[in-house]
Amino acid sequence: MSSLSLDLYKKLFLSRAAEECIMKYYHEDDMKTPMHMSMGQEFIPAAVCQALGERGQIFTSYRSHAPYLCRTDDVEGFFGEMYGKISGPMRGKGGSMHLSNPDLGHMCASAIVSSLIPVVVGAAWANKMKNTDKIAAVFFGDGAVDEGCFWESMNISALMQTPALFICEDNGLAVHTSKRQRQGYKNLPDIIRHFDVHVITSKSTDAEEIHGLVKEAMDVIDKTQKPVFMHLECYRYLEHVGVYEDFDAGYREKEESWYDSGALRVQRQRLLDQGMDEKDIVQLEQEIETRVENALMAAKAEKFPEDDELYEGVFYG
Ligand SMILES: Cc1ncc(C[n+]2csc(CCOP(=O)(O)OP(=O)(O)O)c2C)c(N)n1
Ligand SMILES: [Mg+2]
Repeated sequence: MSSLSLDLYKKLFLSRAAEECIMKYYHEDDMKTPMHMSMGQEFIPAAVCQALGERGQIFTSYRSHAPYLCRTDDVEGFFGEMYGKISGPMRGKGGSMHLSNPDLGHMCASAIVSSLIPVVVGAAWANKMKNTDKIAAVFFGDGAVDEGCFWESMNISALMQTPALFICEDNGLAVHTSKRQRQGYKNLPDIIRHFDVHVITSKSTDAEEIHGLVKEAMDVIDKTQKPVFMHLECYRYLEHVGVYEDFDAGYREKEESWYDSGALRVQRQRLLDQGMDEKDIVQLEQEIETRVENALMAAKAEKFPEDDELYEGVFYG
């Protein structure tokens, strides 16, 4: 059995199990943070974080559960933030939308759509100037492309050849508005190809295939210091914010094909095809579920920060 296949499955399953646990307990109203779930899209962060490994400096949007867990494996800190407790990497001030743990490679998350794209241009430039082996990678949605600073970032990154990895998770939606209603063009990658940027596209939900594409991106960055734009199509299983499905809201249909080709299903089958015993897969899944549930319970039992910590670690102008 390939260790890559197993590692990817562990990341996929961890993200899914953590969010299923959130779904199980969110109704208690002790997690006071809005939830933008990764469910259905986990294959992208799993593949990116697996490929980048310790080289990855990850920047994300508010939809950052899977990127955070796949990059850091910090389930305990993750739930600390969900419950606003001192065991979170930001001592409870970040919540779901501002997960950040630079020591473990998850540099920053922002709820302001598109806001970290220019920051990553700077981080990539710094890496180039300092000659580090780090790769600055930013995850953003198709809605972030509607912001002017996305295009400014593409331009300056192409002009200055900042070796950033731009990862567009295109789920076709910004909240409830489809990209057809928002974008006056048909094919985003075709436009980005006019910049001096390497473009990679995929419609696959296979984490292992995406992993191969990220390796290609890393190769381009290492050999040419060129920015790379990855356009990856995906499907959001749940409502924009919240823990439920919303197919009765009327703005989209449930598309079964995305579930049939779901990354967890594909990767689990791959492990079986490679000869892994199903009993061992089930045991692994149970171990991850137990770890997740224990982390959630520990966070519940943890302390809130003291009142006098309110302004610590907070920056304002
Ligand atoms: C600058 C800015 N404008 C508007 C919003 C409100 N808003 C929050 S999420 C969102 C949609 C973003 O869609 P997309 O980038 O595709 O990400 P997805 O939620 O699909 O992952 C919008 C418009 C915001 N947070 N920031
Ligand atoms: Mg979107």
